[in-house]
Amino acid sequence: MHDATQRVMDRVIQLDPNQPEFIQAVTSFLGSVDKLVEDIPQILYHKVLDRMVEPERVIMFRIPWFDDDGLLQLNRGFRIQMNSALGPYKGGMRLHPSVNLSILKFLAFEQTFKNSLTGLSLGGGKGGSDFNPKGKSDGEVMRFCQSLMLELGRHIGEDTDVPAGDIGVGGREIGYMYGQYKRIHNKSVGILTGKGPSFGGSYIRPEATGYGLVYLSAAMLGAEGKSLDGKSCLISGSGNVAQYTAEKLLKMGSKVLTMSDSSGVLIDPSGIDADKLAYIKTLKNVRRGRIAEYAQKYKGATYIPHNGSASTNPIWEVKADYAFPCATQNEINAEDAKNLVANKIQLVGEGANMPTTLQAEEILMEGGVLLAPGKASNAGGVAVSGLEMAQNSQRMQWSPEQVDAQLLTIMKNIYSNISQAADKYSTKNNFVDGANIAGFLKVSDAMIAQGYV
Ligand code: NDP
Ligand code: 2IT
Repeated sequence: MHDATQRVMDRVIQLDPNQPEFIQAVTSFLGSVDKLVEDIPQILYHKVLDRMVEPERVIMFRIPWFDDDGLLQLNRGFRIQMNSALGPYKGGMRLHPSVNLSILKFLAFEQTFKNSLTGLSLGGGKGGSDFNPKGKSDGEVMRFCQSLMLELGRHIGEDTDVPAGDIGVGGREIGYMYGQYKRIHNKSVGILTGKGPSFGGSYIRPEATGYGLVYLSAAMLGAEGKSLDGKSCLISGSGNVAQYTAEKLLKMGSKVLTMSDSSGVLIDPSGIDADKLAYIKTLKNVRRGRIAEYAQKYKGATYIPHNGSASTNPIWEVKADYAFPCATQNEINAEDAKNLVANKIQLVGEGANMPTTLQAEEILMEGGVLLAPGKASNAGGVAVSGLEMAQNSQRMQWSPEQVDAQLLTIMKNIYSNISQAADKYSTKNNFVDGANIAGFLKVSDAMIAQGYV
């Protein structure tokens, strides 16, 4: 690594030694863009890397709310306004007990380059809370979301910062947050994306991350003379991204063998078909149940309890052609990667953000697996969020077909940009470098052009 790049890395570790996820995301990024610093001296001269690893602003606040027993509960809320060089801060809100500054800073950092790759004018941000939505009533979730927005509302705006969903935040939570914002600020404006289609939401936004992942994977496979048709696929997770990845894979003629949740892994050798997927959607989105119930209903399926404490994840031991991690960060470790390589998996398409550890990334790429990194392959969600913002500004709503067509074009462009950047600055098919570099160049240019901010 170039001395100056190493100094940036050392400083991040020195300032925030207790932020392992953020350090991991920065390590991957600096490893890629280090290949540019000799060729483009402005990067060092303008201290672009030093500025890029420091959020423009971090907002932390308390969220008091009343549970159904009338007891006051407290959570911690965050919004990381990472980088506004390309446009308003944009990125999801995560509600999960594990949420902390390290996780949100890694997500906001990755989001900056992901949003750049979409080709839309979007800066990077992320937020959330350590609130655990599991087992909470609708009323409790609503009161929590209202209290969160009472504070968050003063920091966001349609041209300032536009949050959306992530783990634990879907249509229900966005609806409650939007309603509260409108009540306080007396404005019907696009301050959140992922809204219901009857009040400013874009068609295809719920589907967009999963569909986009499949579009990009198809483009990547196509360049190698391969396709999805007739191929078997592993999906982890059973939330928003996993469900619509499965839906689009089925449409492409693939067979979906697995899904999972934070309690365990479901393996269905006869394939999760459209009817079974409809059952999963109701189970997870309406009844908010556990994936284990599937194995009681469909007898050929196996359920393996797995809460992440074992050294490997059984889902990555299943034989298949392609794998789509769609649950959470670091869900593929080095041992999992070895299992995937041993089983001759040909593509890992990341639906989740940073689902692969640094070591696992190396093992997969050395093993000849096509690795589609999340900041490129899951960019379809935020891309359609950008299209939702455009529709809100126009006070228009585009048809599902129009939005889907734009999503497909955006994902194909992302593939071609990351693949060209890999060829030019790194090695063919190193899409980790390709995505980091292609995403970075645009943000870097904008930061230099806008002076020292
Ligand atoms: P959801 O909350 O809808 O679903 C998350 C799924 O992952 C659930 O099945 C959940 O299990 C499982 N999961 C969550 N945390 C863990 C954990 N620590 N260990 C094991 N399993 C876990 O979230 P999304 O589908 O929206 O998000 C999934 C991933 O995709 C995240 O990495 C997110 O950042 C990323 N992403 C999301 C986008 C979006 O538009 N929503 C866009 C781009 C990326 P359980 O049901 O038990 O909680
Ligand atoms: O990680 C992500 O890209 C998201 N959670 C979606 C962000 C958005 O603003 O739609």
